[in-house]
Amino acid sequence: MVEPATPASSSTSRQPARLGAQPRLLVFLAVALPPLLVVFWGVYLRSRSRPAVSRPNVLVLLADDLSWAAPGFQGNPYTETPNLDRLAAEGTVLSSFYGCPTCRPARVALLTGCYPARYHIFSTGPSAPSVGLAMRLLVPSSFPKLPRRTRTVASLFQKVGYVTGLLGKWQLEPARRLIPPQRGFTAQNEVLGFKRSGGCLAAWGRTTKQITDAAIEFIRRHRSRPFFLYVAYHAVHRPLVPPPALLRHFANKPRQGRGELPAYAAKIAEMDGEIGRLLAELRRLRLERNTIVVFTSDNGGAGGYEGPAPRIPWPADNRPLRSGKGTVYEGGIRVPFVVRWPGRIPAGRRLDEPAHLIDVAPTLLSLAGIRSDVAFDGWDLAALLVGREQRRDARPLFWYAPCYTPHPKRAEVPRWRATPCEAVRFGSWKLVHFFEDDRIELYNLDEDIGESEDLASAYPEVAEELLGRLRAWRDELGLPVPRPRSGSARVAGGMRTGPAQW
Ligand SMILES: [Ca+2]
Repeated sequence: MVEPATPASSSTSRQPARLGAQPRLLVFLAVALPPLLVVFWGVYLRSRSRPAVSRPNVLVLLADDLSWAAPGFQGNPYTETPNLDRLAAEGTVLSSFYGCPTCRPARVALLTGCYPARYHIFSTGPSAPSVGLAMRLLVPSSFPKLPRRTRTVASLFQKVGYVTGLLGKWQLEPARRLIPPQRGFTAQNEVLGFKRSGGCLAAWGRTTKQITDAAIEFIRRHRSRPFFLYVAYHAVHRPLVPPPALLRHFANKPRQGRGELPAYAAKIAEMDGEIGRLLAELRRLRLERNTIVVFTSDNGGAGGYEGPAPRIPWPADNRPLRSGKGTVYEGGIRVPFVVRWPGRIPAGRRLDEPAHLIDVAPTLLSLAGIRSDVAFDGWDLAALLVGREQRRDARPLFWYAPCYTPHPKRAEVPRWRATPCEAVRFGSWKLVHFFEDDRIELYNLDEDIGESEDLASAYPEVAEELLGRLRAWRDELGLPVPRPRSGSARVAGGMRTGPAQW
């Protein structure tokens, strides 16, 4: 019979253990490895979050509803924009630069580098508003948000280590659903005003200073690393709530032939002062030379519409351009544009090369030396801007607005600011096609910036070519076309359509 050995007897029967070389190494690794891994992981993460080379900061300043003709550097004698004028003198002005007819499509173009029509985003609100007016066509619905996986220019800067910030108006998606961090912006707590920009229009008039304060705080906090900051002012969209002293100043100032409302000019002056404060801070922090600054607007000013003057006057005077916000005439889509990068982009230069908000994303990435595999609709204009290239070949630029844009009051005549239409600019030519009656208009913008003389019947071959380009582009993007209504014409709502990738 074998008695089981007790643990005590088994342990006392051995010599006290001594650690050999191999166990000592194991103990060392067990103790030292975890902290070392933490340190190495931290170094790795920091190296990922910091770019390998020094890159420029990017500051994009977007005004809302600022007319092409409004800033002083565009030759306006009534408004006062000394800070924007200085920015223009220190940078390059693109005098044939385009946005979109309304806010949301323009912001999609700016942030994605693609035509908003590609995402079936055609208008800011519903493309067939419920105003109880006759609409001859059944129009496609404008999609309420971007497809989930769409990458914005902010996400591409963020990917290479930039800290990215959004201040002000977002509007790419409905306010309750929008999540800027998922669109490439670093953190929601670096976002001011996007919540209020969703639903509280009344607050828009008073956010200019707050947004600038937040922008200054952002660049102070992130001065030591590359940043991409998108400052989307609510100014100078209505409601116009300018500082009283500025309002008095412009109310008493001779108009010099201009038709801007004093409140519009005062709001522009307030925004100009705030932009001046932001640019001064950039200079004080010695960031001026390493920061690309872009200033532009999403669409033209509200004003200049044909028909009798409304009871409440429109704020903007878009002359010499025709019509205004909401239309595809030049007054609706041509906007001021300045880019400044001291020592890299020539100062005091004006280029007439037609360009569009879709070009901003690819151009900024290229200027910053960032390669991207995103297929943009826009062009990289970096070589043109830095002066390595004198001209680009002409390309067609397109606008697709198959929607009804009403006047704010139902009683206004005509009732629509715009009916469903599309437009293309190619070289000096621009063609507009109206879906209701299949009418076309053709203008030579080099000779007639005010689109006053329709040359469609004088140059039928040019009109035919441009219409062909428009149709080919529409087919390529698979865009839904408005079609005649059957039955009652007093029905609001649009066709249920959507982009293929949604
Ligand atoms: Ca706007």
